[in-house]
Amino acid sequence: MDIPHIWHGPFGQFIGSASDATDADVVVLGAPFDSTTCFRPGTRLGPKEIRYYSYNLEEYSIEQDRELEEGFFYDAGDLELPFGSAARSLDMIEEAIASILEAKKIPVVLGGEHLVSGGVARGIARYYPDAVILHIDAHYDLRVDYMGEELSHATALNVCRNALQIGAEEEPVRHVQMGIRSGPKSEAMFARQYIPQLFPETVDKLREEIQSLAKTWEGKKVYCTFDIDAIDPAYAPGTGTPEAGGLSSRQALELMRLLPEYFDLVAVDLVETNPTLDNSGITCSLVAKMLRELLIAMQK
Ligand SMILES: [Mn+2]
Repeated sequence: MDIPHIWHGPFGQFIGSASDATDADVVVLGAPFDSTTCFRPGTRLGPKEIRYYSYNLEEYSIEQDRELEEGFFYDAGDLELPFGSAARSLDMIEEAIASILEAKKIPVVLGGEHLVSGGVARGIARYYPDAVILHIDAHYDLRVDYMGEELSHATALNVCRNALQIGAEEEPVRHVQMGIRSGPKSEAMFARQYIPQLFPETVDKLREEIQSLAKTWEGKKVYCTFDIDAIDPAYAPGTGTPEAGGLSSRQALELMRLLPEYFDLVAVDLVETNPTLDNSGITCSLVAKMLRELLIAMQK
């Protein structure tokens, strides 16, 4: 399998990675792009630090009573992205995602800022144009432009919606948001009208809402894009635009276990982890565990 532009940094691979992609069902890929971040930059360092913190994890999950099976996933390293160019970076991410989907594997992308999801969605659109989006975030990210730029981490979901040609009055709905608690009134008004808003208070409620959504989306290919700032900054302070009042780490971990159980996943990304703001590795250790739980749950 030929994935372009892959760079293996000095930080190794995520724990349990296969040594090559040939027999892997899932390809983990770093997209260390950080160029349009509006408040506190640093997410380009996310993928390598998440890998580093994975070495503190066991390959066995007590919660799932399963461990990472040998050869199930391949950590392909980081894309070498041109930091100054959002357009070219998105093109390269799109190509990489397309090559993974072409090989009938599922990409799991580590950001990087949320704009990288635009490239992921464009890659998905080439093979699965009818895919739906489960979007977990503190922010709507629906702006058409931000400070005049159409490619921005504040417009990420607008870029994704355009890629998958998701219109306002789509029926059945193809974009659902969870955890949103910040945005201008204009975005809130649009979202309330056209994008179902989930905000489960507990782990049990989360399970109920996912079960219900799975019925709505039966037969659909599901792309899950997870902005780490959806999680409360008490649990995940290492992110550029923290917003109080978010999901708990237990909810985030449980969601990772539920996704493969209830949805036909086409791609997942975990974005906006910023190690430079992460006291004592709180966020990176959480994201590493989220990824481990997700990968174990994806094993058939
Ligand atoms: Mn966000």
